[in-house]
Amino acid sequence: MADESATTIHARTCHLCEANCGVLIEVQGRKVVSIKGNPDHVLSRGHICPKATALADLQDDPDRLRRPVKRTESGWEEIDWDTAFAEIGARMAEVTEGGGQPALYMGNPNAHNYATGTQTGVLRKALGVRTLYSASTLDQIPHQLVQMWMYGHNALFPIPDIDRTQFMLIIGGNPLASNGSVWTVPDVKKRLKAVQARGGQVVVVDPRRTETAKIADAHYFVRPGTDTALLLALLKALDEAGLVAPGRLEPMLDEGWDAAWQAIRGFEVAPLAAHCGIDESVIRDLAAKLGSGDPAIVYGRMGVSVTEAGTLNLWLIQLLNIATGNLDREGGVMFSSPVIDLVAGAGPGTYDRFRSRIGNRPEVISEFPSALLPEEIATPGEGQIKALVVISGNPALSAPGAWGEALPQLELMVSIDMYVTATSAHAHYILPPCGPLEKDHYPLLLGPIAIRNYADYSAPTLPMEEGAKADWEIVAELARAILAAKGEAVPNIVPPRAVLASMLARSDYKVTLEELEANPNGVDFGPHVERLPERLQTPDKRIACAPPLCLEALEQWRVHLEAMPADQLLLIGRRHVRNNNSWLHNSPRLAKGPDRCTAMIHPDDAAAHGIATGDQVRVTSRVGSVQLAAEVSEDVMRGVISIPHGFGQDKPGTRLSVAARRPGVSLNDLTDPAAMDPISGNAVLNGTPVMLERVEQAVAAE
Ligand SMILES: Nc1nc2c(c(=O)[nH]1)N[C@H]1C(S)=C(S)[C@@H](COP(=O)(O)OP(=O)(O)OC[C@H]3O[C@@H](n4cnc5c(=O)[nH]c(N)nc54)[C@H](O)[C@@H]3O)O[C@H]1N2
Ligand SMILES: Nc1nc2c(c(=O)[nH]1)N[C@H]1C(S)=C(S)[C@@H](COP(=O)(O)OP(=O)(O)OC[C@H]3O[C@@H](n4cnc5c(=O)[nH]c(N)nc54)[C@H](O)[C@@H]3O)O[C@H]1N2
Ligand code: SF4
Ligand SMILES: [Mo]
Repeated sequence: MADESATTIHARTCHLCEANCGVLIEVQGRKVVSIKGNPDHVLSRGHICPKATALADLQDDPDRLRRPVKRTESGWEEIDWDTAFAEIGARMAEVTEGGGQPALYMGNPNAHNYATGTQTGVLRKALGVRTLYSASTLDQIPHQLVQMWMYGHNALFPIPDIDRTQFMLIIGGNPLASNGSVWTVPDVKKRLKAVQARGGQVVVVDPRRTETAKIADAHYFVRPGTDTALLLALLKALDEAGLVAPGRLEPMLDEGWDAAWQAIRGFEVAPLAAHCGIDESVIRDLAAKLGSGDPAIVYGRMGVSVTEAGTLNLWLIQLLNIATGNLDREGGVMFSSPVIDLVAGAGPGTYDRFRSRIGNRPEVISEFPSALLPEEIATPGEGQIKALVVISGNPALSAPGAWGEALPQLELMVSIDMYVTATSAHAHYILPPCGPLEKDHYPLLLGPIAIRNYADYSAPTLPMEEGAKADWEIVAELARAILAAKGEAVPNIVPPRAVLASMLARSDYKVTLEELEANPNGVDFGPHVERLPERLQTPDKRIACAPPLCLEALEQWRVHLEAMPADQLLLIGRRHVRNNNSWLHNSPRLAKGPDRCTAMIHPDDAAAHGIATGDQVRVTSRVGSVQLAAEVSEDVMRGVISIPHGFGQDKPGTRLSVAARRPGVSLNDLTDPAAMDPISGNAVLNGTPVMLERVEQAVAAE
């Protein structure tokens, strides 16, 4: 028997966010003694953030479910796995045979779990669903759509080559808190500082003076939802200064290039500048820097994606990087050469093959907007959704819409989650996965968006607790139970490791799973290299510069210029390095510190409403109203209120004892499910119009 008092150190990857930092975990038996950054990890070089330590809290959390539970009249009842699968299979067959439409919602942690992804195909087949609901339509689907149209494949992400750039314009991203997004870039702070140290500059455009803005060379406030004007003004200013120079990209540009410029030239810089509230001189100066010939990057994230013009904005960002010759260039934005190539492995993506029942929205890469799901559930008629499987998602807090009213109407709801959350509290069955340190990890979706080409496999740190199952096993067995109950053929289970090994065997890199396992610090395959035109997946191997719906959206957008923004308070979100969407709130280590769920308000707006820091305020939108403490700060621009998302940990049924001590309010009680990017169906999570009032203390104390 092993010596129980001996400690061992295991190298693995933290899978909590996209950064995928290497960590060293010291364990004694099943006890986690320490978690530190791994200085030898090829990508993260020792960096970690406070969330890494939450891995231990998650692993040991007494609130974490260890066995399947079933909702009964007298509360949650533990049942064994076989009973759970058999009952769910039978019930699912019953609901679907009765004409109920099933649906599948997949949350963000799926993007960090290669193993589950190897099994979801069979589950989709078992459920008979051709479209999916997921966190993608609360997040990055506009990026994927634009990439699919312009470069020929939705997974062709242009990655900011931060380590070799001289100028970085960050619009609506806060990597110092988020650790980077659609961009695997551990240790982003050091890398941004290195840009500055080699004489380069970092500029941030954001309605809040964020953590990233505070280390930047310049920060400009922008009124939420007006970035389209800034992006257009930058393009126009480049053109006027004679700085449009795609260089070696020129022969790769299709006729859309001229069409795009014809449309852009119909705008003038001055009114665009007035619309977004950034000085014309600043815009011309930024354009000059982008077009200087030195390597430069325009990077846009949540602040430009989750707005009504998400797709339009992402298109204009591509045009900026192309116009300055910075696409597919060292120090610009580059396409990766991933060890496991998802571009080669899956189709390019689809658009508008069919429409949603509610809202008549186009299918986008086989997805429908998640913000519509509550209405799909609550609206009677043919095709009404009556059964729902949620895999690691918490849309009741993370998505707009009346989830609390819709979910109880389901005839069958199954949550694969280790917690009783605002969402899973409505399930009939909750199927909990093993602890985070009991599973393996490979950055299948994130390796391809990393700042270097690399691979890295983490074996489980701890053996699986008796009776536990990994997510992939739960999904695989659930799918088979449903197929069996429907009397359909039941395929054999192919374990994720076998799938991974065969994907690696097909890779150009000739690296085996065993070799990766022997190198827990990761294997570096070098910086990105020029990949165009050969990497383009468009039929004519050219960049499709003016996707018709983008060009059309640009023409339609013009009306915004005529009607100047109304004098209306706008609500935006806020991420903090110690939170992760809605679900790390139960970690005692992360929960420490001052209350983070506050309404950040500019002093002028606060004064106009008679509000001081600490006062209770009521924030009301078209769809809802919340009450929380005010935090008066010059870090947020005038006319803007900022509230973080992922709080509201006291929704009915939630069982998270640490999170419950300071539950906060849910930002998505205010965001509007009807507000959507009409092209991609992505939710609008920033720029929600709101009213603000001070709550009289006597009332608050009642
Ligand atoms: N207003 C506003 N809303 C937002 C955002 C915003 O900026 N503003 N951001 C949006 C974004 S970018 C995203 S990605 C979405 C996220 O939306 P979701 O993915 O729906 O929600 P999460 O909050 O990430 O919740 C993840 C759930 O998975 C569970 N979980 C965690 N790890 C595992 C695991 O390994 N296995 C299983 N089975 N379960 C697990 C957690 O307990 C939690 O219940 O939220 C969106 N919501
Ligand atoms: N600590 C932590 N890290 C995370 C997460 C987390 O919840 N917590 N979530 C993870 C996930 S799922 C994602 S998708 C990423 C997101 O990663 P990021 O996009 O970097 O994160 P956000 O903090 O949402 O950054 C969006 C920024 O846009 C600004 N903004 C809001 N409206 C506008 C606008 O109209 N225009 C402009 N220009 N800016 C605007 C906001 O003030 C904010 O600073 O973070 C990931 N990492
Ligand atoms: S930045 Fe933090 S949460 Fe993200 S991978 Fe690194 S340690 Fe984990
Ligand atoms: Mo996200």
